Amino acid sequence: MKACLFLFLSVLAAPALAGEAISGRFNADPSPHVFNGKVYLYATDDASNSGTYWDSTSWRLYTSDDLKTWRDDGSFLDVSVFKWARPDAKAWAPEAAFRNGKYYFYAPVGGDKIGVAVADKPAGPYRDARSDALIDKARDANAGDEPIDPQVLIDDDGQAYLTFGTRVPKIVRLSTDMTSLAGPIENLVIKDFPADDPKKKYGEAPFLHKRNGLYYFSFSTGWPGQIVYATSKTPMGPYTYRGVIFDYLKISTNHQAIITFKGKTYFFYHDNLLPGGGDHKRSIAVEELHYNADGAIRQIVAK
Ligand code: FUB
Repeated sequence: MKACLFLFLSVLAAPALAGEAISGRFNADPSPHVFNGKVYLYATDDASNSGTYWDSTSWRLYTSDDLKTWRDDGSFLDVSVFKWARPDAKAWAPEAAFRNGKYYFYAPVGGDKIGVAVADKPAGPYRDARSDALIDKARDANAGDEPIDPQVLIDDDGQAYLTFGTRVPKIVRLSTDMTSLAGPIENLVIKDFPADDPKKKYGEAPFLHKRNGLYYFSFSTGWPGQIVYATSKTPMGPYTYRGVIFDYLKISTNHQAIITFKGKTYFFYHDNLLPGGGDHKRSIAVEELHYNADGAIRQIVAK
């Protein structure tokens, strides 16, 4: 049975190059991670939504050794892992992290809560790491209108930060157990948006990464959105607007992630790349990302 499943999943693997969909199956909201020398890409499963809304209830996993050939590892988790979630709660942009020998999966559930699950292996099996949500709009002060799009950075000093949110970006320290908050939820402040462009504001898809001691906060400006970024010398900010990484798409959402793999930096995004695609049927692709000598990120033009 296991061998059959492996064969089936392998057949679904497709070679992907820059600007090409990594899979023939619709997927979105890339959350790529390098675990044990291999890339694990956690994603929203657009193939199982209704086509008129992002109402899928499961997350999808893809893996790759070279960012060109991808294996579809299937629907590894759904909202039922969280007993407190409604069975029809929408499963949106996920995140993962590794610490303490465990893999943590952060998941927006239903648009008003973020859950955290834990596993011994990157592909699971995952179990709820708590018996309630990590972030709950109804429970937590300053959780914002829509606590979605979680993203985690573990800093060099071991402090982990969780960013999330729509319209107002949120940031909060995580405890070393990765399953509880270690401080208040704060608004992440971004200064110096270009005054001549009112569309330049925070929308969603927060992503924090660090390079040469500088913190980079990238995000989508809205619906539709550009991917822009701001930098700060401290993780909690305030951040200063720096520029555009990736332009508007012809679909309503834009969502990015940045990783370093085998010495190069890569930009993951989703777009309308497959026949039958669109706002709710998106496809993940990858491009290489380059920095200028001053640390500025060069804008990426989709191929
Ligand atoms: O996939 C549902 C939502 O669309 C995500 O949470 C947002 O980031 C946007 O990509």
